[in-house]
Amino acid sequence: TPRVFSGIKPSGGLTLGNYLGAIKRWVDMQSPDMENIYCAVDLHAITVWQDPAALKAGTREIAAGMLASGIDPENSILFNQSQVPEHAQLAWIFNCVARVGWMNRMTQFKDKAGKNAEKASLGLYAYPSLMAADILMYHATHVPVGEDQKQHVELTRDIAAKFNNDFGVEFFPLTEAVIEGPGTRVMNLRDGTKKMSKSGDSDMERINMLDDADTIAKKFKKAKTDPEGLPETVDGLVGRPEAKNLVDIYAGLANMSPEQVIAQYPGAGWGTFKPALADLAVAKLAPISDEMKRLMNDPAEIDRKLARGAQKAREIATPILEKTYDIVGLLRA
Ligand code: AQP
Repeated sequence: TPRVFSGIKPSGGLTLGNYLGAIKRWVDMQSPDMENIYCAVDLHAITVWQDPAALKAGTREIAAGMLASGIDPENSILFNQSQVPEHAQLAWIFNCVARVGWMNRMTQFKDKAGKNAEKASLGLYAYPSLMAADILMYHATHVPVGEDQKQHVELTRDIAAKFNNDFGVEFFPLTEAVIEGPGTRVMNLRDGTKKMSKSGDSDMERINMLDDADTIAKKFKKAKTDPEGLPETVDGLVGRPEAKNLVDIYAGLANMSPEQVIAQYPGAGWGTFKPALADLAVAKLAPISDEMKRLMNDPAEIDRKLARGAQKAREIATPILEKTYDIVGLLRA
């Protein structure tokens, strides 16, 4: 059976980018013919500074976001990464398989470390190795992610291939990234050339899953656009990142293609399209955020669900780690 793994970092509140690029697609992909494993990757979050109390709250918020969006904990495994210590153990092995030159090519490290890379944590540099461990820990065959994670999934394949080759085994699968649909790259509302991030400087550049209806309407109203309005066909979006982004967001939320969105509002002005987009976003997100808030009122219940998920995850992870240690030659008494 195909096995799906994916994760989200608790490095701030969930955004519309995390929803359209990840969670919504996971929910749409759920099927009885697949095993699904979803993780709040707290060990990844701490590669940059996290306030300890906010990290715990953020981990619960991610769990609540997944549950409220329709991830079913009976049919999917849902947990937080640090409760399955095998991830960190396998990451160490992969640190010894991956090459420094491979890490040097990772664009996310360059973006996040900025100009002063010397001051970045060693963990931020080794981030892709831990991500490879997350995925390969379960021999996952498919990883649904946003466009920004494509390079890391390719590196995961490189690590699997080198491990298999170095030790002369066919042990780790070559995992496929699944990057489809209009929501795989949601952009910043104030700058259409940057992606929407949880930890961006201004709250106006993103829609948070917990934003109320007025805030969502205000943010779309103030979103950067150009004077042209919507074109008559999608070709008219070329070279207009902000306009394209709003059309893509509409398409992602409405389960439509960008072509269908344009066909519904050909040549519309922003004064027409932005309020329609805000109404659609509120209609889709309000039931989810209401349910998230309800779940977050009972943190103990979320913690119980995560602990149960971690237990199920370890049942898969432990034998794979043991076998890996054996292949590498680490003695088990
Ligand atoms: N803007 C986005 N558009 C589409 N997909 C996105 N994802 C994140 N942002 C967008 C997808 O969400 C999943 C979880 O991402 P993550 O939280 O682990 O890491 P990230 O991509 O670095 O997210 P952020 O929001 O930008 O966090 P910060 O600001 O803390 O770095 C992934 O599948 C990702 O592709």
